[in-house]
Amino acid sequence: MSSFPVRTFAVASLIVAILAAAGCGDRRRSVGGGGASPEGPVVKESVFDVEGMTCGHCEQAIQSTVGAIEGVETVEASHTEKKTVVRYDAARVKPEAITAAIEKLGYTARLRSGS
Ligand SMILES: [Cu+2]
Repeated sequence: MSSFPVRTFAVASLIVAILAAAGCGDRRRSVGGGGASPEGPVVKESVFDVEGMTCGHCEQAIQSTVGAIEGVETVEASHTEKKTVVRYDAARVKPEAITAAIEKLGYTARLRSGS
């Protein structure tokens, strides 16, 4: 009567653990051994120089793709200024992930030095 499905729970936990381990292969242990920053998100604004945008559709493509990255807050792409300004949580997103996402769309992206 009281056969609580302990085994099922254990298997489910194992699967969750495996998925979690697979999903953060490049996560580095932070100083002090803690997980997330106790101060919360580290919001950063960076400017990326983007070559190849020709119109508003290009801006839209970049905005929706980069905006879908978890940890990205806002994206402002401008084809006239050949740049994209991104506000993101630096604790969760690396600028390289943003340039990679833009380049996957067929543009050339580079983090502007000093930003
Ligand atoms: Cu376009």
